[in-house]
Amino acid sequence: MAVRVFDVAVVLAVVLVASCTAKTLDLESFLRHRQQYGLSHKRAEDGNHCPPDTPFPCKTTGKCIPMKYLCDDNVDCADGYDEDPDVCTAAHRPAVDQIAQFLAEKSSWIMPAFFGNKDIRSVAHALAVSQTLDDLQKRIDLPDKQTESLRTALKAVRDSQEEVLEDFGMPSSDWGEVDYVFSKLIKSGFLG
Ligand SMILES: [Ca+2]
Repeated sequence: MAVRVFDVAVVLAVVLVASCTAKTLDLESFLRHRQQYGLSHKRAEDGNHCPPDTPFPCKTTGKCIPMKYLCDDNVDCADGYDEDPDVCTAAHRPAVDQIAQFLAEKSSWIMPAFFGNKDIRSVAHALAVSQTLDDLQKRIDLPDKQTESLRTALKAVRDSQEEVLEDFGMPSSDWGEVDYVFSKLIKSGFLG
């Protein structure tokens, strides 16, 4: 059961990430749908017609494939959706809603330090699907100064230098969560 719920969450996360632009991302709808999935598996209402053993829907053909075919370097969807770079990057990252919640909770220091006045949901989406920091900079048009600040912070997390994050305004009580989220980004290739 735990595996199945996890799979469903991943399916919804990657479908949402890859099918929505940052501007149209509807976080509340995603959360509501995910809760419906976890509680009642009302697949038709979520727009996913695929059965539990092949839960991943190809984008344009509607073909259903098993999760193990996702990002395995073989094209199983005629449209290539199962090997889409954004989908495969997001599959190794925290879900967009998790990142958005993280940014919202730390917004008083993390937004001015790294993302200025960018929209939180746009930033969360970009963090989930951008393969590298340079990709993220282009995707949300992040200024060089903030991009380099974020690079410095990511390297500090990689090297367990908490004091560098505190210099960016991070309260020491936030270190655990920052370490968790940034480490996930680093491990999935965000620093290049
Ligand atoms: Ca595949």
